[in-house]
Amino acid sequence: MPQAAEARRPAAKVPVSPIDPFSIDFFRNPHPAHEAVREAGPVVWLERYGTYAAARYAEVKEMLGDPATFCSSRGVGLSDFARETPWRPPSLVLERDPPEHDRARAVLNRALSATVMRSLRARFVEAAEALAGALARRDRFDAIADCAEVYPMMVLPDAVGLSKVGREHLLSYAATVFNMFGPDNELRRAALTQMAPHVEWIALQCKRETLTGDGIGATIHAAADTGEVTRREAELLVRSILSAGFDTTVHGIGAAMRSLAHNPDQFAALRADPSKARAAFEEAVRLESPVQTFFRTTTRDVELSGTRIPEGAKVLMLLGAANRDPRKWPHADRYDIDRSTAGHVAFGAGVHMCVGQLLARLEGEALLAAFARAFSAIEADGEAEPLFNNTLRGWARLPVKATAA
Ligand code: OVM
Repeated sequence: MPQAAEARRPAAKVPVSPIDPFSIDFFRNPHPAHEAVREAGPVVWLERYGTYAAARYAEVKEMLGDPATFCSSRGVGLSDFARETPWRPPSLVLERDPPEHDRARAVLNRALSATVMRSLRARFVEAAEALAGALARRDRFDAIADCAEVYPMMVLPDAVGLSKVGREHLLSYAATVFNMFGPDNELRRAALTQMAPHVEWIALQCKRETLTGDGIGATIHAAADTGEVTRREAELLVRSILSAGFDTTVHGIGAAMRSLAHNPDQFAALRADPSKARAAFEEAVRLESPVQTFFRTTTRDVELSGTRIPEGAKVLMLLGAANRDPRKWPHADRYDIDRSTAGHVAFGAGVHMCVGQLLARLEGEALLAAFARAFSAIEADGEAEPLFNNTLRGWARLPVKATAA
């Protein structure tokens, strides 16, 4: 539960912002509020929640680079684990600091390495071509329900080694996890009410006995055979993949579909050179930042760009705002597949930087390359419906009209 706003006061001279980055109005169009927070100052006080926030690229990057000061072990949502009991056992990576973090992270690094990606690539490309081919036989489809939600489910559950039954829990569980990082609002309360069957199915999938013997899950459990981690820790590391590996890529792909549908010149550029698929995906991830926010908690009194922040304060990193900060990005709001996206923070940065980024990029690249070959044009076909989630940005519906090549 957030502390009552009046229970916590900001350091002197911090600009105060009235925005609620977890409200439906904000989700409908976050960009004006992002700009307001960026322009108010390097660090602002969100009076609604009694926390600090950073929306500029430089400060977000500084926080990500200093996990000893801006820690994750007190939770990366609004809830402070030093004051409230977490809703589930904390993640061994996301919600831990170095040095403990690093031992668990090493196991995931190996399970999701470039070598593993090379072994998956042919299957991912084949699935992407099959999906693009099937969609090319229709002239209209929903780029979310018929594409962004379909493709990761075609490739990832098998790669992890999940059972065939109950896979529909994956996206519901992930939406729950990402809503739970938010404040005690309608979305979080609904997540709490509905989570039980998803949590139960996920817990079963994390067990060695449930997983196939040849997938990413089995690779993680192999680290328990050597004593590198315990069996229980292996289960929690599988849980991290099931938490962070599905909805994130759905919305990454959704962002790419949206960006391409709204920028026909960029789709033409991709079609002219399908080797730009990886760059086209990365730029969509920068522009829309499917994971919009994470908090950090200060471990000491600290000065961030001249603002004194006391120990034990929650500080919100507005990753999506940082990724459109005009101080860093020329024509920041433009989807430009030829720009340099280096340094964007949609995957975070530093020790916690997305461990699944190679998997995400493999999916995005395979699918966009297949689209570049299967279609001569994609355009929006009516209004998209935004998704409402406390952490994820994306669309619930994205109708498109597509012309087969
Ligand atoms: C985890 C986890 C859950 C949600 C997101 C995430 C973006 C990680 O359980 O480790 O990273």
